[in-house]
Amino acid sequence: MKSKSLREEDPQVYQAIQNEIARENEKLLLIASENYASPAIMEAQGSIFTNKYAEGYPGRRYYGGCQFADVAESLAIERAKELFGAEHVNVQPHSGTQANMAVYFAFVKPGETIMGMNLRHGGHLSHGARANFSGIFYKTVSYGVKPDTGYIDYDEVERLAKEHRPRLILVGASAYPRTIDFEAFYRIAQSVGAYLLSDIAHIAGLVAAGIHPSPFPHSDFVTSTTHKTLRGPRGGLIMCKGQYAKAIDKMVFPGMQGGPLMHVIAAKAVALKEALTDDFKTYQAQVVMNASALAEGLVKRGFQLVSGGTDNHLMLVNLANKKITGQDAECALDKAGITVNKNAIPFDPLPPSVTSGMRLGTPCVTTRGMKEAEMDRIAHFIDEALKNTSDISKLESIKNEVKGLTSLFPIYQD
Ligand code: DSN
Repeated sequence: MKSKSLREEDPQVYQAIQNEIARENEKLLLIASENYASPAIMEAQGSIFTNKYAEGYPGRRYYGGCQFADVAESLAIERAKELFGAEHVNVQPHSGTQANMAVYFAFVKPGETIMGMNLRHGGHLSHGARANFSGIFYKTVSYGVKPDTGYIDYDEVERLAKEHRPRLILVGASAYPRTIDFEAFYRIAQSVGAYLLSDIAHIAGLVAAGIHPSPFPHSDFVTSTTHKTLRGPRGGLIMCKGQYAKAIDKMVFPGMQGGPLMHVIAAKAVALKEALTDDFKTYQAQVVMNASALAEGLVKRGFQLVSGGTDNHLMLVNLANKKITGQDAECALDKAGITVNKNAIPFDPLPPSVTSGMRLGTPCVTTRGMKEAEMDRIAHFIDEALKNTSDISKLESIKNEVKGLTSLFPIYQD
């Protein structure tokens, strides 16, 4: 095969990538579930392992030539065990949703009941939303947050668990800014004989760094993505008690997936190595300090935050008092060089395509090296942009200021 560069082979895809590089460099990315993977991670992910079939697990594959795939996968498994203190790890799920799916399929029969956080209160699609496989195959019960505080209503969790006696309780969220009490969930799950699955996709980096309480002593299963605060390649991960290892592995392969994505697993191994360093701990601490500073900067400018603030890497802004929808805010901020996502707030009267809120997170800007002072500037940019949503020249001038700021904090440094 002749070796051609991407630029020669496919100028259209090449150009899309160049444009994405410019976008990620120039804009302020505040999507709470995104991050920048390191060059080493991307090197592994773009490596020759993309060619390799390795159905099975290290040492017991259904293809020849897996000796180096075994090395990469074993490294990923051992590092995840060390990082989280997990008894058993499966690094093959292609995504967080597939990780959750494997746990459900292995331990809950179709038609049985699972209980998870309401999508509109901060849960995830795969936690039992009607449009998702989890809501299609299972009876689902949803708990939420208290209307007056925005904190998880643990009394409601207990009441619903006793009433519906779910086979599995899922704890974890995509848009919940507060510390999760895994121990309380454990007690409730124990009291009704339910499995406890903790989905730490959003907070995995914080848990790994010891900044958020660990779900491990309390959970039967812990699932995660590898690309959010954990700052690895896109993908999923399942950790569980040793007694469930066989059933989980069997459900991932051959139950749900064929060949594992070995290039992604190699990249997961690199990310997990990075996550074991002191630098990573310092980074996670700064992510949380930055989220607090951004929250403070917004509150100071009259923004209302669900639950009044944040304990982790994200915050949920209720835009109702600013007389703007989440959809319009996302659009105006994009014109000002700031990328966010519109997000339902608990008890949102508007549909999910419009919403009354937006979700902001600090993993990306912190990876760039920004600190509290920059968070206050970002709060100022957001405030100015949302006061001037139809003033194109004002949004353009904010965009130039954003470009000035991002140019001082390159994503990848030599
Ligand atoms: N949708 C992702 C998030 O942004 O939180 C999770 O799948």
